[in-house]
Amino acid sequence: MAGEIIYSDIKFTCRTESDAPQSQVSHDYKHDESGSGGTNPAAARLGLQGKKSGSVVAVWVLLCVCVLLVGVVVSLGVFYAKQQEKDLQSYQHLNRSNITVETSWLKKQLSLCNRSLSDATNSNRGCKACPPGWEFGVGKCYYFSNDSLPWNKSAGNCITMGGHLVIINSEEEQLFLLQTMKNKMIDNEDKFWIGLSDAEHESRWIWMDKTPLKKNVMFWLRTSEAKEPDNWTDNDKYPEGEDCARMGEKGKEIKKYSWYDAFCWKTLKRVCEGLAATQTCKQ
Ligand SMILES: [Ca+2]
Ligand SMILES: [Ca+2]
Repeated sequence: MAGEIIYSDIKFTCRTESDAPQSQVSHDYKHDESGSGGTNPAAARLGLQGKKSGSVVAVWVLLCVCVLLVGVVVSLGVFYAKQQEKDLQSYQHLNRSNITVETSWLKKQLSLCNRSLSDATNSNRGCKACPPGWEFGVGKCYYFSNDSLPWNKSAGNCITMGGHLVIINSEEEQLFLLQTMKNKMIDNEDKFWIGLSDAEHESRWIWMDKTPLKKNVMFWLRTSEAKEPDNWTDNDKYPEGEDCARMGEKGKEIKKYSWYDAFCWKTLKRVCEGLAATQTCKQ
């Protein structure tokens, strides 16, 4: 019997699962996982509880992440709204500045327009300042005399009055003079001296201010019967000829080409010309 071992007096205690200490169960579970390959219900329940705890944690984490995201979105929204408000205020300020500049410019333009309109209105009303007895037209003052004088005395008289015998610089001025003197001619000899002469050099016509007569602004009479200037001598009765210019003839149709040369010693009426002074027209 050598080498043989006999076990006896062995007690077996029967325990329920609930009696087993937790540490033992844990030991058994670990033991089971370590390689026995068997299934342990307690361990399975513990695994399930672990999974549930993990899920709860994940939910909380997700919840926190969502809260953070919502916070970020709200913050961005507030920031964007404030930025929009700042941009809007900046845009409104810029617009106000531009409007102020444009308004100032428009006021200046309006002032210039009003001044031009006032000048034009005054001009149309003949409100340019001319001396008493003088008439306003085409930007100047004109004096149509009632008395008659030779050309030289007429020239001197105009200078004494502060002007000079008229110098005609345009077709407009020529037509204005014709139209105005039409109503002032009563007798057939109501003709008017103008400031043009060739007394110094025959056929070299010069104005009172010593400027030569321009070919594009001269209105000598041109008809089938007469062509002026003709330096008429009356059959050499006046060999010096006609050296002074006149215009206007009663009873004749107003024609643009109406100048004559005439004897300077003849006594005729005259047209003096002077500068007009601008002034505000009284209403
Ligand atoms: Ca002449
Ligand atoms: Ca003549």
